[in-house]
Amino acid sequence: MIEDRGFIIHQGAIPADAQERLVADIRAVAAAAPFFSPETRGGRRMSVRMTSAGRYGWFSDRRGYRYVERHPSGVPWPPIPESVLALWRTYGSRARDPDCCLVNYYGAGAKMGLHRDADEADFSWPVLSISLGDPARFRMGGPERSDPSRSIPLESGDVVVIGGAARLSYHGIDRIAFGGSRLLPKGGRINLTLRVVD
Ligand code: MD3
Ligand code: FE
Repeated sequence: MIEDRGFIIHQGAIPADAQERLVADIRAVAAAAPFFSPETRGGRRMSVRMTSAGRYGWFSDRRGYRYVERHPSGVPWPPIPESVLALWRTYGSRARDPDCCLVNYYGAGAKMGLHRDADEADFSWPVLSISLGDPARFRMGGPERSDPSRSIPLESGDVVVIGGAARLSYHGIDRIAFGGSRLLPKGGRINLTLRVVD
């Protein structure tokens, strides 16, 4: 366990069989609420494909970023799988369950630019991140975009808790090592982020 000002990495927290279970449960989520590529405010398609589970899902289009109660197809988001909630209750909080499990899929060449997660109502709740599949370089900065940042390797089975002073820090995914893990037969990386929204 590595802790630095509210940013906690639990390396190798999830055993191989539990990773397989999570992937199967996420496949079921994606069957009900298919992955899509959100459009940014500037009208560009994100390279990361996304879907969500829970009361809210994360959505973006030319009107901006926000949480919405339905998938773009009009169906409500499926419930957050128990396998995912169990990790939140162990590493996130026992006080309440999250409202949203954002599912990010990174194929070859996908990245996520430096940003802050600030669409939630109460920043005293942590965000929990679960990495599955190919390794990635995670970039962690500070509360200002211009703050120095460092690159942190994340691998399948790692759990990261972002709370305290780190909660409003800029961060992103620089690149993934496509094909570097055998968890997903077609390669790529899945990241789950669990959030309390309102
Ligand atoms: C640091 N996802 O979905 S997870 C995102 O791996 C996102 O897909 C990345 O950033 C991914 O918004 C990184 C780790 C993470 C999540 C939320 C944070 C780091 C964070 C919020 C504040 C600071
Ligand atoms: Fe983020």
